[in-house]
Amino acid sequence: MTRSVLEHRPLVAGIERRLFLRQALSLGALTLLTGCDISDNDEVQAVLKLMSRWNDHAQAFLFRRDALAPTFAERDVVRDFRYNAYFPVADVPKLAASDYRLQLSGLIENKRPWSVDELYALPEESQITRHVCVEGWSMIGKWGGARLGDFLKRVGADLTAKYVGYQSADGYYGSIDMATALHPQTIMAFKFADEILPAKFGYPFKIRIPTKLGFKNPKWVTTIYVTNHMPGGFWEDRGYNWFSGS
Ligand SMILES: Nc1nc2c(c(=O)[nH]1)N[C@H]1C(S)=C(S)[C@@H](COP(=O)(O)O)O[C@H]1N2
Ligand SMILES: [Mo]
Repeated sequence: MTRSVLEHRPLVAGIERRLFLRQALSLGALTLLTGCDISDNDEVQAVLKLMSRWNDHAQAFLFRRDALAPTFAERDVVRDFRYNAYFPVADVPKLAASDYRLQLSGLIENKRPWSVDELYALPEESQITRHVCVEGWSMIGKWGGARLGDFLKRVGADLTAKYVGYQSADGYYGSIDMATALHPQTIMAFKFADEILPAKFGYPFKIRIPTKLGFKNPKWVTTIYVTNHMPGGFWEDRGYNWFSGS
């Protein structure tokens, strides 16, 4: 690194941290982009400031990857939580633990399928959060399950990959950015209101993502995969915004 860049160490450290978090560019790539041999202090400062501001901006409006979704109290939980899917409740997939296996594919080291018992043995935590559906309703519910991020680490997923995709037993499919997959509130929800997740809410599990709209909370998940190619989604391919959250 050039001496002049080193003189702006705090600024560089900040940018490096943000670039690392965004997993998009290394500082090495940045210096290449901006010209490694910049010797003029003012010019270096100007470029770094610009990068710094752009990243803050992008994070504030697009990423906000550390922002937590609001949580609520037990008394706020709705008793008769609404069912929703692209088909009536009578048609919900009835998956049986005896033959269910979660399939793993893509950029994952250990693709061994997981049984319900194995999944349900994962360390569990609960959250009381608001589910927001684009169709114009929202409800506060309580979900319990394992952090998707911990699971991905455990199976050796490539955490530098861009997307985590999912497929469901009803033909539903979709994807989220890796930052959202690793978000502490993104869980594989095995329970709803302290009971094993009922069939209508996604048994054996749904991916609960309180930082995203309801349609990005897949139920009856049968496959999880990691990829660098944008997989799209059931509603996204019908015009909904892919990011749909913070
Ligand atoms: N597999 C699958 N997951 C799905 C859907 C679906 O049709 N199929 N609908 C989504 C939508 S639009 C909403 S609002 C929520 C509803 O979840 P709930 O029945 O637990 O309220 O599930 C989401 N996940
Ligand atoms: Mo929804």
